Amino acid sequence: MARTLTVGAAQLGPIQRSDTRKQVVRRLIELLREAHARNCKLVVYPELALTTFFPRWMMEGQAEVDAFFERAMPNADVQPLFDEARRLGIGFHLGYAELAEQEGRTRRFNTAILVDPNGDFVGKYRKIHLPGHAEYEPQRPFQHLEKRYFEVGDLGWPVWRAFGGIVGMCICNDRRWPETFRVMGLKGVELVVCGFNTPEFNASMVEPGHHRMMHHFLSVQSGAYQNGTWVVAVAKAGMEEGCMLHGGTCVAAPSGELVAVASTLGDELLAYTMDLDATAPIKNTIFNFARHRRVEHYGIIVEQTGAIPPP
Ligand code: CDT
Repeated sequence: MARTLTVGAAQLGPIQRSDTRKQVVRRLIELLREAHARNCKLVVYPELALTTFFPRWMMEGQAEVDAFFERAMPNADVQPLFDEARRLGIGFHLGYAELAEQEGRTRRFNTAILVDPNGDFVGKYRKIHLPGHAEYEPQRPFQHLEKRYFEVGDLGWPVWRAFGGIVGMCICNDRRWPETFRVMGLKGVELVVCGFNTPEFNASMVEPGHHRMMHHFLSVQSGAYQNGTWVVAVAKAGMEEGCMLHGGTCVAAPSGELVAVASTLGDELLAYTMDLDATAPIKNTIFNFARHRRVEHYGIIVEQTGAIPPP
């Protein structure tokens, strides 16, 4: 029997700082209901889907920062999403800022969870590749202070048997790193879900605007192809607090082809029915890891971080 799965890529338009969690959750539920009407079994929401992308601001007071974090999941504001998803029999992926009390200290992560159609937790992922910087940089029109507000994720890249296949998660900047996908590829991943907030303008380098979307697609498509996996990448999009997020929610097939792309910068549901068995031809031939990988030549990848050119 074909292993098909209909996934709803639930792109969000901008969330302004004044928008409450309750207002945002109402939008999430609206998209969930549309996904149900379009037969989706899994809905994927973006990175930090409950608030505006707050790392764009330098905030000195911890209380001000912590207002963007969730201390429990679900909590009272988000519970209606869990309830409606369970009522409709749909699983979901949700990105949010997580404040955890762990080993006697407060820890903060950029987190995503996967919940099954019964409302049970499948798993959690904490973002590993945190882009940007930790200190205020006056030359930037917008800060990108993920390195200040979050710790590096401590859970690795697990994959889970869920939704009829093998599913993993990554978050935004992670998608640009081949290591992200390869670690999950080595665990047999068949579907990677990834939420993102990507500004149209990269303040840290001179980069033509049209490269931004190209680099996003290039990353997602190569991750898919080189590991024989489906990738569903879901944006927060549009003009958020004066910062344009480029959008580009998409589905990439294990062949590397883009098979669906959002057409707006607002709340938009992209529903796509995928065949999880379409991962096999790539996994069994060109990227048959067991047959073709040459690990004896890969040591430098984990032994060394930065590039060291010859003298
Ligand atoms: N959220 C996130 O990780 N955004 C980054 C922006 C990089 S530009 C500082 C991304 O890789 O899309």
